[in-house]
Amino acid sequence: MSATPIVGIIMGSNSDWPTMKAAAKVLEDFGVPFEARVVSAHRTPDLMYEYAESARSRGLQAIIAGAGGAAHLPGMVAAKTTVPVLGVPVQSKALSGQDSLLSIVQMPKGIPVATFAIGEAGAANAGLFAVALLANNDAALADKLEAFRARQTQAVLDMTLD
Ligand code: RP5
Repeated sequence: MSATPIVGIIMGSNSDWPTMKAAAKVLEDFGVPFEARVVSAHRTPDLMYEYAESARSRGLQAIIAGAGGAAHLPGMVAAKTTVPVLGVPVQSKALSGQDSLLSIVQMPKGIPVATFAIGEAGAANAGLFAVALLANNDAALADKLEAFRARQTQAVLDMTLD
C-alpha cells in the first residue's frame, strides 16, 4: 500500500506469512494502510528494538505480531513501545501452537499483549481488532465494520442445509 502505514504486521519468519496474510487481507479489505515485514526476536533482535522504538513516531497505531514456538516477539515488542501489540500465536510443528499461545498470552503484569487464537483465525481476528481500535476515531471505518458484521450475520441467516 502506498499511504503511510498505520498498522504494522510483523512476524518471526516468512514461514509465518501464510498465517499472517489473514490479518493483511482484513486490513486490505477495510482500506487500512499497513506494512508487513519479517522481524525476528531472536534472529534480528536489534531490528526488533528499532522497529518497536520507532513505531509510534512513524505513525503506527497498532502492531500485529505473529510468531511460533517460544514466541517472544509480541512481548518483546510490547516492552519497547506503548503502541498496542496484538499477538498471534502461529501454529508450530512440535506443539501445534500451544507453545506459541502460552508464550504470548502469559505476559507478566505491566506489559500487555492482546492475544488471539492460534493460526489463521487469530490473525484475521487481530486484523478485525485493529480495525475496531482505529474505528474509535474514524466514523467511516466504524460504518464499514458495522456493514461487515451485518453481511456476516446475513450470510448465516441465509445458510441452508440439504
Ligand atoms: C519463529 O520460529 C517464527 O515465528 C516461526 O514461527 C518459527 C519457525 O521459523 P522458521 O524456522 O520457519 O524460519 O521464530
